[in-house]
Amino acid sequence: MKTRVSDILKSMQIDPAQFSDGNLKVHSPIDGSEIGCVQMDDRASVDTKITNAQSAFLKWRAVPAPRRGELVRLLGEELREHKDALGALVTAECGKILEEGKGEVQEMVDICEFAVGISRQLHGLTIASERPGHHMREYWQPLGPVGIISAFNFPVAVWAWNTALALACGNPCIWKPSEKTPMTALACQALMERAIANFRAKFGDDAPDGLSSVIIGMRDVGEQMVDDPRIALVSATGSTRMGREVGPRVAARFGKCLLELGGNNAIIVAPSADLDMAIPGIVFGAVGTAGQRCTSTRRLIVHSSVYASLVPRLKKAYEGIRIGDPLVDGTLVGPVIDETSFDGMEKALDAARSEGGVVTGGSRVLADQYPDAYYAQPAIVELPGQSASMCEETFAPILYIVKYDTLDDAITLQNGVPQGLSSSIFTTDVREAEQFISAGGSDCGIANVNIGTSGAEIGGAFGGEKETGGGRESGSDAWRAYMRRQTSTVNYSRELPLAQGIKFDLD
Ligand code: UN1
Repeated sequence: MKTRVSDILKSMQIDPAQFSDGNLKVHSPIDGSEIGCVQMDDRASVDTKITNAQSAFLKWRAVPAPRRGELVRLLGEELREHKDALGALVTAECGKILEEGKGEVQEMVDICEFAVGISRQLHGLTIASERPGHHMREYWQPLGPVGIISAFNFPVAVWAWNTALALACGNPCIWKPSEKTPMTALACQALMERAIANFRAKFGDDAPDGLSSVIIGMRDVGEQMVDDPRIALVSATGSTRMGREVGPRVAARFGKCLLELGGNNAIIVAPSADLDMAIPGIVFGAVGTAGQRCTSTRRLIVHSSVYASLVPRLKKAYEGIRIGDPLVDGTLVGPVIDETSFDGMEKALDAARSEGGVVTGGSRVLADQYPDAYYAQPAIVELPGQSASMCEETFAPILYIVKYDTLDDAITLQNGVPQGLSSSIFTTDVREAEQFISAGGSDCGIANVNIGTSGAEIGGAFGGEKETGGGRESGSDAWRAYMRRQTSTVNYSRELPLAQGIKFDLD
């Protein structure tokens, strides 16, 4: 695997020697082998990076936004050029199949293009004033350095969602990737540095040092970034457990937080559902990325009348899933990230059994071929009702199935978990579809009709409610999270009337 990774790096014009020295060893989940080692940051180097980001901010915020967008455009060009290689590196480091690795890089290209457009559209409001000769305006101003925390499962796209928008909005970025995927992060930083060099060739020192940096390490360096008052916004994507720690720490210093945390996403299959569409939608959602997306389908809520026709077909589809080396064409499910993750899957399946669940699949496979890697047969768990283990997010390919009788009950089940990220309904009944996406329907940030729960496009705001953290990244007006709002009342008259009609006459 090491040679493979080395070739991938070379094809991106990145010297593999950069990954041959350091105190953090990187292993590929494909075969457990060591693919590189990198140097971790210490307190002093994190502090220097934050100081540099802070001074970069003072310059970058004054660069016109469309010119800032030009840097993002150049980053998008690098990503487009190296899509296949970066996608393969993602696969080697986090184990998702190559198709999905490349898809993740495509998501980066897409958000760059979106952010370039946004850089010409950072717009506020004009508001009518109650006072003659006055007007009010709302401006969106650059915020300050943005700290990005990302997880192993989307090791590069989540950085791009944040960085593309943050840079266009006038903010430098500091990225703390998962300690399981530092190489993809450093490769992205190398591409970013190339984009900055190309930008400087046109615009000189408009792009200051410290615009983009990566900090490598464990929890301690993440905490240092989270606690530093110079980091104006902490955008953290990962587990609810992580968000529960990050949120209060940032709040304690009155910093801003954007949290995109766990999901426990359900698909409702209604009596009128087109099963030929529902089945591939369910399978991709549940087993894609080996069940390690925050949007993975974890629960299936099936109407009693279609249960007998759906479930056997689903099990048959599961039998055909090709599990194996994610770099090989045709593989649909790669390994889970590590042993801890596989153990978590086994524990969750045991818990479901003790709740009366009937488990199909779920065992370890390919252990002879890959003794140091963890490939799991995706599991289906049929349960008599929505049990305690169904209310937890286990980051593995487990699909729990329960029955329902009325749509109101199905929606109650769908909403009856602590997380609120993604949801969907398969129905051809327009009334049911509309009820599902109405105020009384799904309580999630994402509510889909006749598509699965995962694979959102970047154009929409991405994130969810409840324990998902409430933050929105990516499209729509999510850019506003990276800016500060300023209300400005301007008096162009020769009088000084006070608001609310207050008289304050000085003699
Ligand atoms: C994540 O798993 O953290 O909607 C992000 C999706 C992807 C993003 C997932 N576009 O599945």
